Amino acid sequence: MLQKLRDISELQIERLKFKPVLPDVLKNNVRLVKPIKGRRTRSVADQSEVKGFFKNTYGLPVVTFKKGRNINVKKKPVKVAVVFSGGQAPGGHNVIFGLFDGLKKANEDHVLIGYLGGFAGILDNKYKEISKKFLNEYRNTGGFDYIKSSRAKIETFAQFGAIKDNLEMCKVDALVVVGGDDSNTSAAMIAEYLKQENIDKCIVGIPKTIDGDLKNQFIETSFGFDTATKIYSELVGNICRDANSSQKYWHFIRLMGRKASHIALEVGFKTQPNVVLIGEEILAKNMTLANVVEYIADVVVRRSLAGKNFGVVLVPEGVIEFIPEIKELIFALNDVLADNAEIVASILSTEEKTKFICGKLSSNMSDLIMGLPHEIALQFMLDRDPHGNVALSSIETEKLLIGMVYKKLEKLKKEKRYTGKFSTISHFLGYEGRCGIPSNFDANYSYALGYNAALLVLNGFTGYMSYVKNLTKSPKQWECGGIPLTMMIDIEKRLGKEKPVIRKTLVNLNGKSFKEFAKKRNMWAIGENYVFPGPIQYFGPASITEMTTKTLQYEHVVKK
Ligand code: FBP
Repeated sequence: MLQKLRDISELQIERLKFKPVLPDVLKNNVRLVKPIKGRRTRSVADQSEVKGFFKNTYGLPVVTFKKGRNINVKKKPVKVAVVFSGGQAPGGHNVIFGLFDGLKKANEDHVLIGYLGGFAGILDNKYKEISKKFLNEYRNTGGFDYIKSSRAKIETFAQFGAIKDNLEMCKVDALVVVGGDDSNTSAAMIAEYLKQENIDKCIVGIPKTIDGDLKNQFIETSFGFDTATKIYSELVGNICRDANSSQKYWHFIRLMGRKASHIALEVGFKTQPNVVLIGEEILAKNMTLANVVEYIADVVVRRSLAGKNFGVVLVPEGVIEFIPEIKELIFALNDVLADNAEIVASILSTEEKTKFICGKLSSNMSDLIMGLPHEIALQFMLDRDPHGNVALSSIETEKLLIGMVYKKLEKLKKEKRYTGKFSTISHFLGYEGRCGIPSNFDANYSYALGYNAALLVLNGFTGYMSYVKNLTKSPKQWECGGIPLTMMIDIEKRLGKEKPVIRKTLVNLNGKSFKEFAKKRNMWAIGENYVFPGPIQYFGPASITEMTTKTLQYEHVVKK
């Protein structure tokens, strides 16, 4: 035991003692929690097409848990499986913890297993039983390391069939999928497939992603967003203070967020840097790369005129895909790479490879890519994601922008419109935040999502996502239930094919949080209104330990 304690940090020892607060409605005995069904639902768009794909699970009602007698809850022991899918997010272990407690409180004989390494674990039939020992070691910890995760995708009928066979072989009654939009789309498809095959098993999803783009009126945020943005905000706040102390550098900080700019917006609110790019706005205003560069250069010049040759710029990872000509370039490159995959793979020299790829592009696109800094051009052409597409998350947009802003400023210098100094430092904050020790909010929220998922399963709901809402209130007052996965689905073109997918929720430019940001950003650009949130606080005044995100506060607090 002593040896064990020596291996974990003092903070971790204290966090093991933290008891997540369960929403009042879930505290009751499972037979005193009644699922109340609402009206039939519709998918977010493309209703008739989505209905065509989900003949058996389309239109299910939203379910809300209320206090009340419930005689329909499953009494016989059930075996539930859980799987993590996609990128890590703080709170994953607490989902398992909540699920375990929810099941065991209903019946000590219910069993929970965890498939190892994402959906691949189900296909390979690799799993472990989750025990009390697990709870003792992983409670309130970050990471997905207990059962690991992967980006293995489930899309084909052969895979659905294999999943069905393996769930049956292991006598699994229900599967809880902890994932983002893609993984929950797979969950919806598995639920539909099993219904179609007349197999009585429940599939329930849990909203996970630090990107914060899996949300709607029921899913107010995904778990992990709170902790990850708090970690990034601490670091960005420190960088702001450093910039203001030495007054000699411009810091360009790229922040994770594969597509939407929610992370950058939230970190922007928490730290108030000089520039925050929002991809969705760039798209709406049809801003070219040159426009984005001009926008940043303008702030650099204005600050320089006030004698301030320093500042901080936040660059969301996904911004690159919102810039129209880059989007066009990415499409063109993806087509070239898909059509010539074998040839490209067979060319060994980097120079020959890039020459070949450029030769296949239109002259506009080839000029565009050759005009980019050499290293960035190579990242576009040579780095691939698991699907063979341009690996957007590895493109160093912050360095691209630094190079282009520098060129722009040199031009302005020649025109005698700028005399300042532009010394830069680039940063990328992504993996630093994904496995942090969950904040109290994420520890409570993910525990409640897991516990609530147990109730959905025990009430026989399939094709649902566990929801916990009213998150700006105290956890005791949170409302719980399930929403049909098909409600979030639309039809999108993926690799040339129309597919049903859960729609990502982007930053709403008409929403309260963006409007608040738009009101403030000019002030942030010129002044040093930097805010220093510091590290996540797990103990101390509730005003700090129980703080939710600014995004949630702007979007969900009802003004009295
Ligand atoms: P999920 O959507 O799966 O939660 O992952 C999001 C994310 O953290 C993005 O912010 C980032 O672009 C991506 O994962 C990085 O992926 P990987 O872990 O495969 O490098």
